[in-house]
Amino acid sequence: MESSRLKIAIQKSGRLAEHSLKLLAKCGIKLEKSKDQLLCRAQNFPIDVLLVRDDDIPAFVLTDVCQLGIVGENVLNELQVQPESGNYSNIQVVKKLGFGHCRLSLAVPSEVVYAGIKYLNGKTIATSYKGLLLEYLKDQNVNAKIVTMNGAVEIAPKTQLADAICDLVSTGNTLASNGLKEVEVILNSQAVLVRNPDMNDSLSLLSNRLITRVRAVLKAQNSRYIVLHAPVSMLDDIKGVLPGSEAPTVIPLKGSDDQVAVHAVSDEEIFWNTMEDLKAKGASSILVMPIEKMMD
Ligand code: PRT
Ligand code: ZN
Repeated sequence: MESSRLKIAIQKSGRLAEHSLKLLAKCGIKLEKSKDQLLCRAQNFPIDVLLVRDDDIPAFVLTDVCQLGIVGENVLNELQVQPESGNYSNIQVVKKLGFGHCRLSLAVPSEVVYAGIKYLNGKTIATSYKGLLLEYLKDQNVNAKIVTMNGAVEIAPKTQLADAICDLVSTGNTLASNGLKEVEVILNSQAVLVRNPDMNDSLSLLSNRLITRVRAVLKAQNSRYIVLHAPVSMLDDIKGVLPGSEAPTVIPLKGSDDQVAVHAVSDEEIFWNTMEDLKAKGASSILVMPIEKMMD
């Protein structure tokens, strides 16, 4: 591998894989087609993309094989709370990426009358997240036995292996179909962009360029461009309703003294009720558009 090229580790296949590739594509990175290989070379940016298992991404970043990575907070935090696993706290979280949302939760059989965390005192809990669970139980002053499993954690209560489980949940369907109910949330997680803070100057420069693009993509993704016509007399009221917009641009309308056009960037989604409020204040021809790219 060339040391002058930046390396980023992303999941090869799984819940984060597609989103991670899409994000890189939105950052203008064109990869040479070789999805089955471990390493993908970008044609138009000095970056190589390593396609690996999500669990291995923090190690690639920590050992500087890759300077950047995209991984779930659940995976990173689990390593960070295990002091024996290495210096994972050296890895910096650069940006939450807004995909791969899930929560690490405790669940018990649906028929259990669960009155609070103390229910778990003396019980056995199955999990793949021993570190985070231990820390949580310690904080809550609960004494429970932990059984570590690498997969299919949700079947543990049925097989009498455990009284409860601690696992990732997104829709809750897996819990429900295994006769379990969620009772406590230990961690809210999403995919994050991470970096190794110790890189040489040229890689650091490249990494900052990519990070700036990632921030720009996310900012544009969450922002909307609004255009509307407003009666001059209602301008202040209308500005007051526009959510999160920085100083809107006000443009005169040819042939109309009492109407102006207002252009604004909102850093929030514009909901129907906001459009109805704007209309009620006299706004008309209201357009809300997505923004493709945005850089401060
Ligand atoms: O092969 P590799 O090791 O890379 O993949 P993997 O199978 O370990 O991971 P993968 O692709 O399942 O998940 C990758 C990351 O996606 C996780 O580390 C989380 O950060 C995130 N993520 C988001 C999830 C979920 N949602 C999720 N629902 N990871 C796992 N699940 C599982 C959960 O473990 C449970 O089995 O989905 C089931 C529950 O889903 P619901 O929708 O029924 O609640
Ligand atoms: Zn994994």
